[in-house]
Amino acid sequence: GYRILHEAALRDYLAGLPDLAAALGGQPAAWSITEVGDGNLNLVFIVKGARGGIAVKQALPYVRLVGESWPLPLSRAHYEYLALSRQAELAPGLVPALLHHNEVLALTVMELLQPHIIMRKGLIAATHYPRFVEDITTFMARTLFFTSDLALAAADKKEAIAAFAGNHALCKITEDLIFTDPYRVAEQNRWTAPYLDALAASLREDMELHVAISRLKLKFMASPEALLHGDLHTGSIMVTDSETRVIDPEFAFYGPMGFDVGAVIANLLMAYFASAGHERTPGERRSFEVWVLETVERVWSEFERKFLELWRTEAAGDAYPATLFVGEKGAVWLEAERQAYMQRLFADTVGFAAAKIIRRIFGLAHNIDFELIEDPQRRAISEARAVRLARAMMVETGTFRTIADVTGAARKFRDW
Ligand code: SR1
Ligand code: MG
Repeated sequence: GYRILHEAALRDYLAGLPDLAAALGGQPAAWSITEVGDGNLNLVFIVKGARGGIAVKQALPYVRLVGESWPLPLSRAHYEYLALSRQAELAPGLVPALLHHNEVLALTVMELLQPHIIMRKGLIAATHYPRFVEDITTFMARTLFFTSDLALAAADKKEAIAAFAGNHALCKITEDLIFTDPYRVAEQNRWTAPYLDALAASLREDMELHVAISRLKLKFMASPEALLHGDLHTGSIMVTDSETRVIDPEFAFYGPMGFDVGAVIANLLMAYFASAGHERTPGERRSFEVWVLETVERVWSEFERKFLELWRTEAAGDAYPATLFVGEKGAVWLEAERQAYMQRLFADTVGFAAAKIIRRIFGLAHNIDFELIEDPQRRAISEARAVRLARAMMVETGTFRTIADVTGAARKFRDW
């Protein structure tokens, strides 16, 4: 049966798995085992032996951030394993290698990523990641395209949706924490008081915003376009100068593609706004901020380019049947439709990015980009600027026609 494996129990468990024990090397008693989980939900251990190391992730039957009062199904480990397996096929080399999975223990063993660090921590240290755009856009274009109706036969797509349909408890967290709570009085909300009290109150009164966030919520709930990672923030990405790995897809389900793309863009924008609050030389600050906005632009433009290229060359799904787009005239109309599709996906991306920003400033789960700004007044200034941009992105989404419109507005609100 399920039990939480703390250090001694984990050591015994791993010692009983010959392949893993051999990969670690040496005597089990000599293995070092350290709990390093800094996420909101699970236990994560790094285990090192004489020969090598592994990462072990075990789901807890509750939300770690809150405690046992908030139960959460262990089945999320199953969906995470399923998603990681699919992502490994579709985007090889961009997720950690899977070494072992135990459904009953809700436990997965993966390759130890080292010297990779959590990207969010690198961004807070103003580090530039030259490889990031290439890798994250390959990951998103391939995982989203190949799990969509553009690539799959209708029956296969419906089976795939069904395989993830049971992950609804994790979806419900998103539905509440991102799309509802920040806009109403909710016990778990928090913000940088008293500086943001008025802004928090204004969000609760803002009916234009309530309509916009509710449309996004509906899209999240009712648009199974592709297999999403479901929580693609910079804490779910591990990086070095030359490598990128996407981790932690326990929120995976079939949803709207813009939710993943928007998550990446939102987290880069938050790194941009938080930059003013962190100690760094003016030169470092300027160069980081230029890099991060350039990265926002390239994330969208490279994602769009790669997704369109896949559509032009790999389309095998039941959507847009080739028999309806025959000859030169068909090709012209289909290409125009591809461009229109990407414009709709861009609008979704802008809206979801905005929702992701607002939840990190007024909801339960914040991010350290802002939280590590010690002076609350300084933190609130960075947060308020990000919220002003997010509100514009959410209620005036149609005025953001290109990604340069987003970065231009970010610069404007940064200087506000
Ligand atoms: C209660 S879980 C809070 C957040 O942590 C995860 O990383 C997701 O972003 C979720 O919304
Ligand atoms: Mg996570």
